Amino acid sequence: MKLLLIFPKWPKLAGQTPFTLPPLGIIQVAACVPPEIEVTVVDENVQPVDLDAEVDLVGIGIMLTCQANRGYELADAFRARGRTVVLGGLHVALCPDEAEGRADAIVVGEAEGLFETLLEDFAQGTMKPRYSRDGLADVTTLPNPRRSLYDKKKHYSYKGFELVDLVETSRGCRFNCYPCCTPYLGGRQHRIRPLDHVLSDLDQCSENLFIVDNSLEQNVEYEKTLFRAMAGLGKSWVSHPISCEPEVLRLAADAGCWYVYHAIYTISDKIRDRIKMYHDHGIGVEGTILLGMDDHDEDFIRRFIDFLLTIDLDLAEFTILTPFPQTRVYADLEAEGRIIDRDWSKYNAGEVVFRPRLIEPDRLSELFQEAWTSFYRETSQELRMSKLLLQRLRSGGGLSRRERRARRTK
Ligand code: B12
Ligand code: SF4
Repeated sequence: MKLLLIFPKWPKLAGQTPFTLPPLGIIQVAACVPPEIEVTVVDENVQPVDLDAEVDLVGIGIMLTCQANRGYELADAFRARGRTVVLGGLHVALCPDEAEGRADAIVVGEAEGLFETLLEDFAQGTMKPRYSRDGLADVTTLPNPRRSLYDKKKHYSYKGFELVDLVETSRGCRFNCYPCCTPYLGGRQHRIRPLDHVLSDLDQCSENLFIVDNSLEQNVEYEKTLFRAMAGLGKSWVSHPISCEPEVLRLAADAGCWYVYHAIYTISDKIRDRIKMYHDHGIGVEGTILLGMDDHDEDFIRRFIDFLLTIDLDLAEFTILTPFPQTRVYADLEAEGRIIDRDWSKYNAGEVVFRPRLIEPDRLSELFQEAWTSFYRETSQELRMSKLLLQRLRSGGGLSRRERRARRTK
């Protein structure tokens, strides 16, 4: 039997870094597939999809809501050619009723344990339209993703530099942030993979990692354990925020952390102090800046951009508040009749799909463009990225402190 797993294309934000990261969802799904089934993965963001591929089953992973239209289009095209199509991924878990009509079957939520059953049913000719479960997958038994299924050098390199491998060391998040769908997905618990599983997964990765855990910061003891175990592995990694405590930051830097993505919604000294602490430990910060909150008027957004230029951020990615399905933002804006566009392809955090409270939608869109331009006016994104890379090379990211010292004295 032949299975084709596809990650559909989605539009990049106008000012976003030009490279593409490898997907994790579909190679994690591939790890659930028994060895007798031949699996191919195609990431449409870096390679074309062959609609006439001779396969028995097509699986399409829709992670982002802005990927959904393209995912459904691909499903239609394969089904029109007589192929059986299964849809899965985060967006399908958020909107299962919408997705169910668009494929022969859907998998709702984490695939482990469900996709194996679907494959058995498919082989017997008894596949059901929907596979779902109460609860979540058991993270203590997750197989390692099948990284050999994609060609890293060919598709995921930038200027000769091999890009990150995505790694999950835990799932879930105990926080409940306003624009986020993780609480709905049932992940309010921090579910930790066994350390020896994580280490064996890391063994199969290149030296550059993106630890995609929703929040490492939710569990300080876990951070310390993980970072101690990673010290000396020679890895260099980025992640979402980590706890701003000197010991954790020191351990993280020793384990190879070279920058974090940090959401910034407002002007605050707390953010300024956090960035300084990260920097004091040799860790860079890329701010993910959210524009369009209810208290953001034009004057605020201008002051916000000025503020961002004073807090020594290494990089910034500007985004517009987006009512993703099953978030508190969605519930509020829907209740107030403020959602003005329901075309999922615009739910990419770069377009205004709702009526902001204090500003016209078009004006927010213009200020969003201005924010990118103002932030990168003095020092371009490319130069800032190169500075960060240089800093990483100097610090010898991922090496032990002794190795770093040795490298510095060479
Ligand atoms: C990595 C990541 C990215 C990477 C993606 C790189 C890549 N090639 O994948 C980058 C940095 C590019 C990215 C960008 C964005 N992201 Co993002 N990202 C994530 C992150 C941190 C991890 C995703 C992941 O790999 N998870 C691990 C894998 C194993 O899980 P999974 O994909 O869910 O797969 C499981 C199931 O879904 C299912 N499954 C998956 N595929 C398939 C396929 C089939 C056939 C089946 C049966 C099952 C199945 O089984 C898998 C195993 O259990 C998530 C948060 C999170 N922790 O999930 C946010 C997340 C997906 N991103 C999000 C957002 C909002 C964005 C942005 C739109 C905005 C922003 N700045 O953050 C931008 C995109 C803007 C743009 N236009 O480019 C939201 C999604 C909201 C939505 N509904 O669209 C999330 C959930 C963050 C959040 N908590 O809100 N992101
Ligand atoms: S910390 Fe991240 S994953 Fe957790 S609720 Fe907030 S935005 Fe969502």
